Amino acid sequence: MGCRNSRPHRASPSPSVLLVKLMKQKSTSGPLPSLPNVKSLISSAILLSMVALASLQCTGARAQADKSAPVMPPSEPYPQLVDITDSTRIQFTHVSSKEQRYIVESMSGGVALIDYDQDGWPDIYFTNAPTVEMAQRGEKAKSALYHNNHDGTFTDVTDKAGVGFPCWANGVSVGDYNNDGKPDLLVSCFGGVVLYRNNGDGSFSDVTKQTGLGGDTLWAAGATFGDYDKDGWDDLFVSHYVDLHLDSLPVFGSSKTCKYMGIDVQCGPRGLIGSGDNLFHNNHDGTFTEVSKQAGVDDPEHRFGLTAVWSDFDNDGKLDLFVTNDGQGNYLYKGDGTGHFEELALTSGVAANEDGVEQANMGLALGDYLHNGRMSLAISHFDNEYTAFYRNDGSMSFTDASIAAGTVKGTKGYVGWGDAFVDFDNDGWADFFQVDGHVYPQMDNPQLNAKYLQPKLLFVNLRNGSFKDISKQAGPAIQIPQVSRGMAVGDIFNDGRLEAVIENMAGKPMILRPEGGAENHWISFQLQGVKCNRLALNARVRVTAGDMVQLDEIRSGGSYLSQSDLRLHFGLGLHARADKVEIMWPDGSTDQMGGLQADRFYVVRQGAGIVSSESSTEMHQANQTLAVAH
Ligand SMILES: [Ca+2]
Ligand SMILES: [Ca+2]
Ligand SMILES: [Ca+2]
Ligand SMILES: [Ca+2]
Repeated sequence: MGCRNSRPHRASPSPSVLLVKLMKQKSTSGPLPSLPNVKSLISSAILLSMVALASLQCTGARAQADKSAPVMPPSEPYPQLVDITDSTRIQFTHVSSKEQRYIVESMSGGVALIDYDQDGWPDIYFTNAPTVEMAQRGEKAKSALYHNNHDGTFTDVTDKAGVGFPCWANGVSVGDYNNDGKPDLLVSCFGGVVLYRNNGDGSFSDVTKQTGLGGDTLWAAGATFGDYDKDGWDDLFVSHYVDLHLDSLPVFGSSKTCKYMGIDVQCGPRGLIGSGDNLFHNNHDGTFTEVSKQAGVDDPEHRFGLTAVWSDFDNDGKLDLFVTNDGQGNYLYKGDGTGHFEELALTSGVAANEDGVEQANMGLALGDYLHNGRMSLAISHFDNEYTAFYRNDGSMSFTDASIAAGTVKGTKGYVGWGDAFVDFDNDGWADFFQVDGHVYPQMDNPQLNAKYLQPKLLFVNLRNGSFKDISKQAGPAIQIPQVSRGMAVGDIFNDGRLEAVIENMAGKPMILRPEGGAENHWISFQLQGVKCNRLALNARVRVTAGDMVQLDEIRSGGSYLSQSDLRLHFGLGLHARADKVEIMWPDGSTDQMGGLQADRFYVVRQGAGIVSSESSTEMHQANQTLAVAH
């Protein structure tokens, strides 16, 4: 959430960042220099800081958009993102204190799409958290699970499911800890995590203690499932934020880290102490063992961890882990496939932005927005910072490509949270969507040029590494200012277009449905692991349609403490079929299919190929048949 205090912008990059830049210049592909060279490079880095600073400020040295690639503006008007929340009959409201006097009141709001009853229609889970005053009185805030009725409406099934009161809930992610193929729900809390086992009958059981997760007692933020050691069972990483306790809360406005732009605000995270992170290895018997230290992901510096996501960033077939740290360098852990990780954020170029500033890293979007076959990143930040686009250049090397992406100007001035690469117009190029909202209600002060409630941001992919800000051209709904936090993406109406579900800190959520625009084709895949983990977390799908090749991956967690649909949806533009579809399962096996008709939902089982295929119409008809039968 943020720099939060009016710390001055660092005028020059730190020596360590310069060192990395020098090392990169000296050795773009070879191994990093040995230690004696590193020492001499450090002194060189300090000596050359003025020169390097000058070159950093020279736009010529910054990453540029690929000038050889033509700008391909969207051929049709972009769809309008229409607020259809009221028509869904969702009545959820997030509890919110008026003044937000404590940081712990500002960080909740993760949202999950989870098809808990496995009927092929995504259901929605909203986290909730009390105010400090409520908690001190022993009152709880109720989270909510909404069942998708297949007709555009949802029904509150929280009580039947037994998931209303997990904890002081911040975020949520989906995994399958007991590998029975049914998606389980992990809630990250102020005070640990809660794991809900999906019983398969519409109910969940709290299995936190019996699975060995009860030892996690700190302020949990990002949680992500992934099978890092490829034994077929989902492991779990949990990041932790501030080490805070309700009986000793820092007092509003009480010190210089509790002021922003000269006014009194809540304290933190700067000035407070952070907490280390946990990695839970799955023992295959319904329990986990905490292994963060031996794995090398325990965060001994106790940074302010927020969103965490497993992915294979260097395409070596072994899972890596990314953790956003608020106001501190991010973590990028390269995995060796056997349970050991090496932290490479600094040398990879993702610890800080290109000027060496460690930003208020919060939301985390992954996507192959360049069609280069690699997962690039976008990280949302505080209002005096831009959303950072880190282009994945391969071999664990990233470039802050924010200027090339054209998103610096349009994202400054907003406190960004949930974010995603999402192809609302189905042209096959992932666009970028971010939801915003300040942490200080005190910003609503005529003396200040800032607002507590903020609009959402939408950037269309120009297919050459850059984006165009179309926030003001995508309909009035995303211009409505709100205090947003979590955001999840999925085709909740099974109509071939992706919706965005946004949880707001204050008030009702917002559900956005794209309407109008080009009638592009699309294709959707649900994957069933057999030898690998059954939800196929971190399986990848490469879709070739004509000369367009897209890559996506099933992931647990992401955005801001949220969970998007586990199905992978690809826009295909004018292509009525996918010429080739390759599935890379997390255990290294592959399946390949050719000539798949577009505009269908495919279910693919590992080793068996397509087990079902339905059009949107067929899915809706099946629902009507079901309704008549009942
Ligand atoms: Ca469902
Ligand atoms: Ca495992
Ligand atoms: Ca890897
Ligand atoms: Ca697009």
